[in-house]
Amino acid sequence: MTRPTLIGAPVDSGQRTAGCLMGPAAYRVAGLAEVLDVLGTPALDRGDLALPAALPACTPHNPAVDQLPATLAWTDLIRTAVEAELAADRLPIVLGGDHALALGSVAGAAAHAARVGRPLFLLWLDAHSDFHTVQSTSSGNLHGTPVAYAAGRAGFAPFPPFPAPVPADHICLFGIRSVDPAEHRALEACEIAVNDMRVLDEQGISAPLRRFLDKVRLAGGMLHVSLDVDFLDPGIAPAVGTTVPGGATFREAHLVCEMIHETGLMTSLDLVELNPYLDERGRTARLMVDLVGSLMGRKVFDRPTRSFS
Ligand code: B3U
Ligand code: MN
Ligand code: MN
Repeated sequence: MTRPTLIGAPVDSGQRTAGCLMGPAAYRVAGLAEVLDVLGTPALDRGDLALPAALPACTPHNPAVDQLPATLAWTDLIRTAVEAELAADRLPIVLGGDHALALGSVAGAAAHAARVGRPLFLLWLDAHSDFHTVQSTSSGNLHGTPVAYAAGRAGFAPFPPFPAPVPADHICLFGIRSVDPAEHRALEACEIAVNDMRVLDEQGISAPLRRFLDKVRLAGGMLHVSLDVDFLDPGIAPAVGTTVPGGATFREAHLVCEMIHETGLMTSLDLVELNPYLDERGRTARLMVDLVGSLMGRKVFDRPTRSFS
């Protein structure tokens, strides 16, 4: 199995609730490395990335946009770090940090996939669709934009063009229950699979997820998984600035992670939006670490691997 690398990305420029910058430390305190050791897939911990002292000078066309220079600089750093780990045949796990870090992580995965000639697929486990552009966001919080960037939408100046846009039918949004009107219009006009809570309530989580994972497998694709804490129900994961009721349960979340593991398809992972300052005695950090355990192969009983044909 590909060895994981931990990349600390204390990004907090993508939204305005202070605290996400403590995320990488909280994952370490909650025992992420130890969980990976026990699974026999010890991680190389690269420590935390840090912004340069001087940030690029730029002003957004959209005056609502917040902290654009910092997010531009993070995007460049994280893209380079993720691409380097993939090139070294490792599995980058980016410890956020808010979801703006995925502007860089998905770009790094896409650049690598294009270089090796494999298609990239994106699984977005989130309450939100994150489908705003720099132009369309009204909150100005750039953590609401990475799916649109990855899909190659226009409206991202002054970000560099996305290296190899991910085709809409390679993107699966999962757990969605908060979509702004501008995002809604844009999603209706494309082929992105929107598995909102209505879909998951009716069909359960396994059928829609299996459909997507089968597609990735048949295409011989790479799979980037982006796990936002608010995918989970706030009752089990309170440590997030943007709680939305009605999220995934403990059991659903573990099943999602176990199914992903069984396919062996995941090639890169983001853990985003953990705000340890809002946590209750570390329970959200520990739950996220346990979910990484399931993603990396922890199970109660070993059963013969199910085939996904
Ligand atoms: N769509 C809203 C809210 C939001 C997006 N992502 C998060 N919140 N975490 C926005 O601000 O773009
Ligand atoms: Mn998100
Ligand atoms: Mn979210």
